[in-house]
Amino acid sequence: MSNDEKYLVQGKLSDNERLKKDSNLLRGTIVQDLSDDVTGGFTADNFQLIRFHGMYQQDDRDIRAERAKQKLEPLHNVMLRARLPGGVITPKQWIEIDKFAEDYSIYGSIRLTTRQTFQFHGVLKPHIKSMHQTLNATGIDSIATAGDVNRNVLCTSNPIESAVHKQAWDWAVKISEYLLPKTNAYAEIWLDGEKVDSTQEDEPILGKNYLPRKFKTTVVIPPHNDVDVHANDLNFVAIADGDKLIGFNVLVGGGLAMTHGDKSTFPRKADDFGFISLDKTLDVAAAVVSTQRDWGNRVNRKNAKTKYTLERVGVETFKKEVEKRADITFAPSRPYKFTSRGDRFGWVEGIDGKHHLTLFIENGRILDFPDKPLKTGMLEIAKVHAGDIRLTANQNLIVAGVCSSQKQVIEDIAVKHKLMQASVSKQRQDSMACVSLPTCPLAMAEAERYLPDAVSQIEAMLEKHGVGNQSIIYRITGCPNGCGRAMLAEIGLVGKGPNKYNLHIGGDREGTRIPRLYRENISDTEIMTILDDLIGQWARAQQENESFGDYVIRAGIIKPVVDSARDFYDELS
Ligand code: SRM
Ligand code: SF4
Repeated sequence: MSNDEKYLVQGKLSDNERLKKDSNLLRGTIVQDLSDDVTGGFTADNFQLIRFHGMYQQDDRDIRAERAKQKLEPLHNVMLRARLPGGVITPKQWIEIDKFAEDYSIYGSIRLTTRQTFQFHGVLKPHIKSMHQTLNATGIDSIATAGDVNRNVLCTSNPIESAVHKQAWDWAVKISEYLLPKTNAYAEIWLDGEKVDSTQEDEPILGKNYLPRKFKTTVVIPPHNDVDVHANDLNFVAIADGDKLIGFNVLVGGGLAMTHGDKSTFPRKADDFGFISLDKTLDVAAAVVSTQRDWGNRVNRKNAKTKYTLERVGVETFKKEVEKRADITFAPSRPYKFTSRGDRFGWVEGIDGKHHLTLFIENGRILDFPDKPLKTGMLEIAKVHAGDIRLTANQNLIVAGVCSSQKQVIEDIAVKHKLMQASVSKQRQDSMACVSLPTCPLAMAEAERYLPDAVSQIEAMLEKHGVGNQSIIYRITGCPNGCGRAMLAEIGLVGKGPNKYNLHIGGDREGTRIPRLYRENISDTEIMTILDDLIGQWARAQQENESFGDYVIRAGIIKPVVDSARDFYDELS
């Protein structure tokens, strides 16, 4: 029996498998749906298939009930997520996306995501095609930013170690391109490209049924773990000799999602497979993806990600298969250490003498707020900026590659439009939330809209307990899917229902420990009472430089999660 047969999960395939197989390599009947003006939405399989083209059908949940009362269908629209490997965008592209958001998004915003790209929310059907064409004209697409494929490839953002960063970023782009679907469907449907006979097309890496589930990849430059490697299926940890990149340590099998009440699901850290030289990078990427393609669970989507495949077949078995497919042997991993995760706000000077300005964008929401015209400010910067703009995996922005003579000009615009504010605390900078309501159909509790106030309350507690100069990695996610990466925070809130969250504590600042459930299904008021007490204890008893997450473990307030597949659901401590 071949390994592929041996590790195939038996049972009735999930319906997503049927729809991928029947999709005519991701074409479906999207074109017909586009010209159907009876509904503002996509029907049947197309609802799912548009994801492979980077879009989700949504409606505004704040107004859903009211529309139903008026016997109107929900205000269907799409959210588009762009593909931006390593998060790099030019000022010219920024100007175009700003204009599109202004003219055609019902929210008028550009939303920076936790995976270094941007989303337009609220684009109505008549504008979808022109959205793709506008992006395409500027050199941006949205291929494979959603669906069962390899998603946008992340790369450590700040180009301060300029030479290594450039090489690492080049790899992020190469990996992204290499793992893209090869079908011509995107070009045909959205760009009026020439029609290709799909029976003549092939998907050599992803396979014609695509992957069992979404797949996420990063390139990370230690000591900064700004991309949160343990949230990802496949990570290339850059190993440099001086300013020359020589290879990667490969980490496989991270992921953060779980389902409330289903203990077969859990967040999991990635395993270290070993070191490879640069020339093997694409072979290893293809080998990991194809092993997951062939061995991943196509019966139960809740257990379909690479992390579960590793648990089911064994890490060593998976690794050996990757070695066989890539025709390599992993060498022992080279030493490296992660020491930070957050972005470096304000100006830093790269070793090439260029200046990089990191701007804090609360919730990644670029919009002209009544007191903060962030969108206009970014547009003004884009008009005069000669370098590029980088999106970080913490939903922030870097105005990168600024020469000395332009520094003051950029800073003046940033200050004027409140893109730079001295009043933003370290705590606020270290906090993050997913989108959640009103656009996310899976949201169970508020996240983005709750974050600003939730942070103010933590700030007040830190001040009250005399540790106002310190901060805690604090993240809120509106449901257990974990898009705000609360499962790698020191304090993580996971939405359970309207104004109800599970409270997790005990992650570390570097993103290498999963926080454990401390209290279940509690309200924001209860959370704040508990946190006030815990922060007080930490402030009184912390050892030198001891973070909140490390303290709650040393003090025995919570047991650390060591091996999540086995101990994540251990009894509450
Ligand atoms: Fe996510 C689904 C937003 C990063 C795990 N995620 C969704 C959807 C598309 C809801 C849906 O399926 O209909 C959300 C759209 C909300 C909206 O209105 O915009 C959504 N995810 C986001 C973003 C925008 C959150 C943000 O505030 O920035 C992030 C977009 C990233 C990107 O640019 O590609 C985002 N999602 C993540 C992350 C964090 C990361 O990758 O670093 C995770 C956890 C890591 C992981 O994958 O394990 C994550 N999202 C999920 C899942 C659970 C997947 C699973 O393994 O079960 C879902 C639901 C699903 O796939 O079934 C999901
Ligand atoms: Fe939506 Fe849940 Fe993701 Fe938040 S964590 S964006 S609520 S799917």
